[in-house]
Amino acid sequence: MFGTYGVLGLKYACIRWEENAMIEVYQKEGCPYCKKVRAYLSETGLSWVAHSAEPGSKSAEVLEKLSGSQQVPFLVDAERGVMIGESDDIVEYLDTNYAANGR
Ligand SMILES: N[C@@H](CCC(=O)N[C@@H](CS)C(=O)NCC(=O)O)C(=O)O
Repeated sequence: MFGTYGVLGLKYACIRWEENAMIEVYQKEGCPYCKKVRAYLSETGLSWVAHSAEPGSKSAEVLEKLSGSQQVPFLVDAERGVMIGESDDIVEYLDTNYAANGR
């Protein structure tokens, strides 16, 4: 039932999901502030993408260019041209702008 077509379908769905993502979050696994933002995003119906900004990674390089530092979490809402770098501000921004979306 979940043969080649199913696997390809899932891959396609994942690619579409990433393309549709409006919200990007630069983050690190062990970071409690990132965990708070991830937990909040998981509660919402938003599609979002996490970039792992571990030191030395390409994402850390991009983060540095965008924000001027490597502090995480860092949110990019490309559709609205918004970038935010404090976890409380990120949650407040999402709550204010996207609370109706799946919550
Ligand atoms: N006040 C910030 C604190 C964020 C923070 O301390 N992040 C740490 C990781 S847990 C970090 O990125 N440190 C590296 C740096 O600042 O360059 C927030 O709430 O987002």
